Amino acid sequence: MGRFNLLLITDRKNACGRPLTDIVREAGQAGVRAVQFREKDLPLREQMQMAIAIQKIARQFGMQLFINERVDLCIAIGAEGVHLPVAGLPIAVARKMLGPKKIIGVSCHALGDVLQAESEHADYAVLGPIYDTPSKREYGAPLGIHYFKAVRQATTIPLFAVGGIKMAKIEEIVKAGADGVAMISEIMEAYNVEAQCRAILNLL
Ligand code: TZP
Repeated sequence: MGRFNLLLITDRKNACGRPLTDIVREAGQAGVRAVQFREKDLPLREQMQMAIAIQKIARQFGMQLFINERVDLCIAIGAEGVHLPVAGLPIAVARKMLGPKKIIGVSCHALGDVLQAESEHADYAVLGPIYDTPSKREYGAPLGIHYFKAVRQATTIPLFAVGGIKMAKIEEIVKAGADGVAMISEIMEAYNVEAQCRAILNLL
């Protein structure tokens, strides 16, 4: 897996009317090295078209493209990997479909999920929501930074924090031992995406 410490998660509904390709280009220009394509409400055909457009930009900047959940789409377009929800395909099944070289990331919501991702040889785990975030209130209270730190100390898999991550939180996330952060709104909603990404990368 190419190293990255900032994972940009797409959400076209949160991009202030701007095309995702523009956002990803600006992020690439700033030095962001990984993007998770997550437009899961769209029909697969539209996801594919959008992912291909993003892939063209990502390749210009050497960014890895991870497809949310859809192993078939990852294979179809030759993306670098998939990001599996915790209740998605088992990692071993995805690995069999993808072969040894593709990256497999997993969304985790508790220590047990991360331990499982680790034992099943996922390439990285994303744990959250760590802070309050409107899109995830259905999952109950955020896990909090102390929980994140405890999970970090109990595991060795590359571990990213997600959920309500704002720039002001990065210092404590890094101190808690995170390998990086995954973000939607802090980047998608930025007035100047490139400058915002540079500032976040500096903090990391
Ligand atoms: N998984 C856990 S929280 C979350 C995801 C995809 C949403 C993150 O969005 P934001 O805007 O960075 O809080």
